[in-house]
Amino acid sequence: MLDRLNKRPNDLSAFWMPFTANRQFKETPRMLVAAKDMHFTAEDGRKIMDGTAGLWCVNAGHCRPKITEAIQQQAAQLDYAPAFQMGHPIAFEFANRLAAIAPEGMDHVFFTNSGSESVDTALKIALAYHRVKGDGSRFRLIGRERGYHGVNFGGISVGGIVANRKMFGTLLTGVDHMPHTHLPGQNAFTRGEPEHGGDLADELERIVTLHDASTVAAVIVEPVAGSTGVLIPPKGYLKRLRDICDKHGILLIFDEVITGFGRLGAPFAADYFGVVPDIMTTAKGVTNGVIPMGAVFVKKEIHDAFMNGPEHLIEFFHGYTYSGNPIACAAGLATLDTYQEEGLLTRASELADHWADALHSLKGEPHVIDIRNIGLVGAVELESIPGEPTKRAFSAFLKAYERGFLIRTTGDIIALSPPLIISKGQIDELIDNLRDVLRMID
Ligand code: PXG
Repeated sequence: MLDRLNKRPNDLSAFWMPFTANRQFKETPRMLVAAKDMHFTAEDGRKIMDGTAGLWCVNAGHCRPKITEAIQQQAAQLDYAPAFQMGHPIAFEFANRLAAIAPEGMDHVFFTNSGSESVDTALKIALAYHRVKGDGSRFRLIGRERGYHGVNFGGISVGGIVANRKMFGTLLTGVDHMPHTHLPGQNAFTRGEPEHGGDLADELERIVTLHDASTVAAVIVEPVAGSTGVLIPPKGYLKRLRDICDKHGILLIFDEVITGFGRLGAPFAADYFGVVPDIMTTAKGVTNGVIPMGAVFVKKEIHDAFMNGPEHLIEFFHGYTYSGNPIACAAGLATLDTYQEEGLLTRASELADHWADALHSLKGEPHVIDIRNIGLVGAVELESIPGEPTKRAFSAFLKAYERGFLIRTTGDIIALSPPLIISKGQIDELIDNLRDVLRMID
C-alpha cells in the first residue's frame, strides 16, 4: 500500500494546492515521498536536505521513532473520543506537560488543530475575557503590518500581509495595525537583535490614544515575524509593548507558532526575550509537525475569570471536534519526550553562533542586500529583479531543490529554519550550497 501512495498519480488536477502556483507546479512537480532526520527523499530517490524544518515545524527532525510509535499505539487503543463534555486522560496529561514548560504563570492550555485556529481562539479569549470581567467596551484588536497570524478571518484581520487580506472583503471591524519594524537602511546585516527601531513600540501608545484605551482588548504580535521574511524585534521593542499594554489594561498576545518549541534556543520566545505575554499561541512544533495540532497558553487570571456563574453552564462557547484529539496528544507527548531527552528546546542556543557566522559569510555574494539571524532562524534578502519581484528568490528555491536542499522564499527573501537536530557540519553544507546557488542565479 505504501508503494501505491508513494507513486505519482497520472492526474494531479483534483488537489487544489495551498499557497502554491498550481499550474506551474503541476507542469513540473516536486514530489517528496519519504523523510528521515534532516532529509527528505524525492520521488527520483534523491536526498533533499530540509533547510526549513518542513514549514517551520519539524523541530526534532523527520520520522522520529518515538513519535511514530506513540501515534501507532494510540491509534490502536483510543482513536477518537468526543471532546465536548467528555474527556480522555492523555489530553489532560499533555496539557499538564505543556504547562510545565510554559513561561511562568501560563498554566492553562486550550487545544486547537492549527496555528490559524490558535490565533482565532486567542482573539476570542481576549474579547470574551474583558466581557466576563464586565469590561465589554474593550472590543478593538491591534496587530502589526507584515504580521502573519494564519489564514482564518481573525488572523488575516490582525495580520498585515497585503496579499493575504486584499481578496477577502472587510474582514473584522475594530482592528488597527502598528508599523512593522523592518528598517533595512539602519539595521542591514545586523547579527541578532537590531539596534534601531525599539521606539517603534511607541506607535502602540499613539494608536491606543487615538481609540482610547478603554476600547482596546488586545495586541497581537509575532515575537520574531517569520513568514514575512524573518523580522527580528529591535532591542527593547517587546519589553516596551509589554509596558504599554500593562499601563492600559490591554492583553498582550504572542503568536509563537514559529518561535515556540526551541526555535530561538529557549523553549519559547517569551523565555528568550524575558517578556511574558498574557496569551501565547502555538502549533507546528507542538507535535513536531507530524499531526495537526495547536495549543493556546493562557495565564491563570484569564482562565479563572471565566470560571464563574452556575457550574452546570459552559463557560466558553468555543472548541473544535478535534480539540485535544488523542492521537495528536500522543504525538505531542512523544514530541516533548524527544525534545527533552535530546535537549532540543535549548539546542539552538548552542548552535546560534556557528549559525550566525555561517549565514553572515554570505555577505558580499551576488544579489545579497541583507542578512538577519536569531536562534536557528535566518534570512538572506536579495535585491529584486527590476519589475519582477519574487522571481530571483524563487529561482534560487528551484536551483536549491535541484542541488538537493530545501529553502523557503517569501518575496525576494530566503528564509532558513532547519530542524534543531542539525549538526555544525550540516549547517556548513547548507550555507555552502546556498552560496553556490547565489552565484548561479541571474
Ligand atoms: N501564526 C504564525 C506566526 C505562523 O507562522 C500561523 C499562525 C498559522 O498556522 P497554520 O498552522 O494555520 O498554518 C503561522 C503559519 C512560511 C510559512 O513559509 C509559515 C507558516 C505556514 C506556512 C508557511 O513562512 N506559518
